Amino acid sequence: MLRDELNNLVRRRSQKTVSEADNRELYGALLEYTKEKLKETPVIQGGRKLYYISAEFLIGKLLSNNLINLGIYDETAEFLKENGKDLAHIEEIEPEPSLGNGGLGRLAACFLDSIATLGLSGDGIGLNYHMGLFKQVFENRRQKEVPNPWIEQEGWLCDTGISFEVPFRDFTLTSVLYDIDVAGYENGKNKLHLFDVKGVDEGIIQDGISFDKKEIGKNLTLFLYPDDSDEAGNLLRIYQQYFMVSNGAQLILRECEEKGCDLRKLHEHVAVQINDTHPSMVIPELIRLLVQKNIDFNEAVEIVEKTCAYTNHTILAEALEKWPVHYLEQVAPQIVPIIKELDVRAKARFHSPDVAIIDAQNRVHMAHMDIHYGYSVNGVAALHTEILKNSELKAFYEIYPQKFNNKTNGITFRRWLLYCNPELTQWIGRYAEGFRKDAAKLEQLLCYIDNEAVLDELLEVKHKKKEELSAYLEETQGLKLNPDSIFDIQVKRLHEYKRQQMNALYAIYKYLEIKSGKKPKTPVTMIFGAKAAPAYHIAKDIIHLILCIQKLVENDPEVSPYLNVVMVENYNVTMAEHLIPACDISEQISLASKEASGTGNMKFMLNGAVTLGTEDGANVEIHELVGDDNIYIFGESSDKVIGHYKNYDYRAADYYINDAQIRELINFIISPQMMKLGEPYHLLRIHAELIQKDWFMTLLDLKDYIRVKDQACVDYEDRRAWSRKMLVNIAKAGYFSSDRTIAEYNKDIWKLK
Ligand code: 26Q
Repeated sequence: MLRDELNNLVRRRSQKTVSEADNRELYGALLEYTKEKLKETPVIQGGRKLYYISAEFLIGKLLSNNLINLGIYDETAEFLKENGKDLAHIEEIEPEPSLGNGGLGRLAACFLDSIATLGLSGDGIGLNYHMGLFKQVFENRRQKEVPNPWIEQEGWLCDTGISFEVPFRDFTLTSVLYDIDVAGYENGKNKLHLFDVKGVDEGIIQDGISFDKKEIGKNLTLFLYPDDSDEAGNLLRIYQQYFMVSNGAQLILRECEEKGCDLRKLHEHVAVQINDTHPSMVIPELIRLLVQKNIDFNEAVEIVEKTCAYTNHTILAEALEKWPVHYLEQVAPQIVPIIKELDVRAKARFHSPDVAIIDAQNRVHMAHMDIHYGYSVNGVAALHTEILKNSELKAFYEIYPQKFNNKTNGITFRRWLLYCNPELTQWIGRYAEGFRKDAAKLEQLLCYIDNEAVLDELLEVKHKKKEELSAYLEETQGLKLNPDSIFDIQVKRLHEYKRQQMNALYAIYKYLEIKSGKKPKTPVTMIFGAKAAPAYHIAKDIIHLILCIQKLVENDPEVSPYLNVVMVENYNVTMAEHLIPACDISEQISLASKEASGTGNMKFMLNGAVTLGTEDGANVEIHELVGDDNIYIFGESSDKVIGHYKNYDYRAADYYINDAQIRELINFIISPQMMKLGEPYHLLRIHAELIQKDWFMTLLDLKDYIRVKDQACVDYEDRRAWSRKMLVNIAKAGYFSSDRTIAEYNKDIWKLK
C-alpha cells in the first residue's frame, strides 16, 4: 500500500521513480503523503475541550515526528532505503520553524504531542511568526541575528479560511487562521491553531532583523518577541499578545456555539490553559466577548474564573510581565475598564498591595490577574512550586491555597527517544517491554545493572551516537570532534542565571591545567549551544568569550589533543536532536532557585547522559530518582541562595580578592592572548561584570563546580561503572515523560474526560 502510493505520488509530482528523484522532490512527496494521512486521521472527540494558549510552540521539524505517530516511519524509511535513499538526508530539506525561544515553547510542543497521544481533546492556540525567532550566525566571534524564513509554498500549514476581526484603538486587523495537524502516537489528532495578520509584509525587514516597529498591520506576526528593550518593542509585544488572545477567545466561543453549547456553561465545555503570562489578556477578552453576547458582567467573570488556569514558568522578576496601564490603553482600550474593575474587586477583598492587579505605579501585574481570576496556578517542578508558595507568590498562597499545585514538566519520548535515538530505543527494546506506550516500564532495565555484556552494549550505542554527531558537525559546521573524548554539553538559551560563564571559566581552568602539564586521561570535548536575546549585551559577551576560548584552544597544539571547546551555531531543536544522544555529561548548572524546571536535563537523562548540576528545578527530582551515585551535584542550596538575595550579602569581589585561583581564571579573560583573539571592549565588560556584579553568583559555586566536574571526568575512566550510571538514568527517566505530566494536568486541572 504505502509503497504503491508513494511510487505513484513521486511519479505524478516529478515524473520520476523514487530512485531517480532527488531529496527535495522526495521531501515534497513525503510531505504531501503525510498530510493526506493526517487528513484521514479522525479528530479526537471528548467532553470538555482544552485550549492551550501560548505565544510559543517550538515544534521542530514535523516529517519524521508525524511518520512515527502515524505508525509508518519504519516502513517509509525502509522503502526509501530500498531505493537508495536516506530519510535522514531527505528530512534535512525541511525548514525548522522557530516559533519559540526555548523551554517554554518546546514544552508546549511536547504537551500537544502527549495530549493527542492520550486521546484527550485539546488544541493549541498561538501565532504564525513568519520569521520565527532569529537565526544565529557567528561573525568575528560574535552573534549576529538574521531572519529565519520557514514558510514555504508547500508545508504543514493549512489555510482554514477562518478569520476574525481584532479591534485595536487606532485600527482593526483581520486575521487568517492556519492549522497544523497534531497526530497522537497511534491515536487521533488535534490541532495547533496559528493566527496570522492578513497584510503582513516581509518586505519591511531591513538589515539583520530590524524593521519599522510602528507599522503594526505589516509587522505584527513577522518575528517572535522582537526587541523588548524600547517602548516601540514593548508595544508591539502587547499588540501580538492581544491579537493572539482576541482571536483565540473568538475561536473558542465560536467552536462552543457551533457545538450548540450554552456559553453560560462555557466552563463545562472548555478549559483554557494560560502558558505563562503572555496570553493573560485572554481573561478580560473572554469577559468582554461574553458581555457582548448579553451575559451579565458578574456572571461573565464567574464563568471565566472557572475556565482559565495559569502556569508559571519563572521567578525571575524581570521576566514577570507588568504592563503600564497606558500601554494597554494605547493598544486595546476596550479591555482596560475590565481589568480596572477586576482590580477594584480584588482590592475590595484583599488589602495587601502584594496581591493587587494594578500597582501604585499603575502597572498591571499579569500573573496577579491570572491567580485571582483563574481556578488553578501551577509551577513546573516540585522545588519551583514550593518557592512560589513560600516566597514569590506567598501572599497568594495564603488566600488561595487550594488553587496551587505542581506539575513537574516532561518531554515527549517519541521525539526525544524513539526518533532521535533509534539505536538506544532498539537496545532498550531488548531488555524492556511496553515502554513505548508506558514510559514507567523503562525501570525493567534495572534488572541488567550487573550484566556486563548489556552494559558494554550501552557504551557501544553511546559511542556510535558520538561518531554520528562528529560526522554531522563536521559536515554542517566544519567542526572536528574526537568521538573518543568525553562529550560534555551545555545547550540552552544564554542567560546569566544558567551560568554558561561558569562553564567557560572551567574551560579556562582546564586550559591552564593542561598548559602546566596536567593532562586529562581521556580528552574532553566541551560543547556549547545558545542564542542570546539581541538586546541582552552581557549574554552576547559570554558568547564572545566562549568563541574566543574555542579559538585559543584550537590554535594551541599543546592543549588541543586534550581539550576541545566548541560552540555550535544556531542551536535549535534539530541540533538538539543530534547533540543529546551523544552526550556523556549533561550540564545543568543554573544558580539554585532560578531554573524553574529545565527540560533539557530530562532529555539528556533519557539518552543516558549523567547530570552535572545544582539542586535546582527538576534536577532535584532527577537526583531523588537516580540517587547520589548516578548524578554529580554541587553548589549552594536554593534556601541559602534565596537568603543571600534577601540579605544582600553576596559580594563577588570578595571571592576575587580572597581566592588566587578564582582571580587567575577571571583575569585570564583579559589576558594578552585573549585580547588578541577577541574584542577588548567586550572581554573587559564581562570581566568587570563578574567581579563587580555577578548577579547570579558564579563565583559562589565555581570552586565546587570545578571539583565535582573533575571528579566526573575521573569516574568516566571506569567505563563499566559509568555505564551503570547511564543505565540507571535511562531506567528512571520514565517519570519525565510528558504523558505522565499531561495525565496529571488532566486529572487535577482540566478534567476533560
Ligand atoms: C517576557 C517579557 C518581555 C519579553 C519576553 C518575555 C519572555 C519571553 C520568553 C519571558 C519568558 C520567556 C520564556 C521562558 C521560558 O522558556 N521559561 C522556561 O520554561 C521551561 C518550561 O517550563 C522551564 O523548564 C525553564 O526552567 C524555564 O526557564
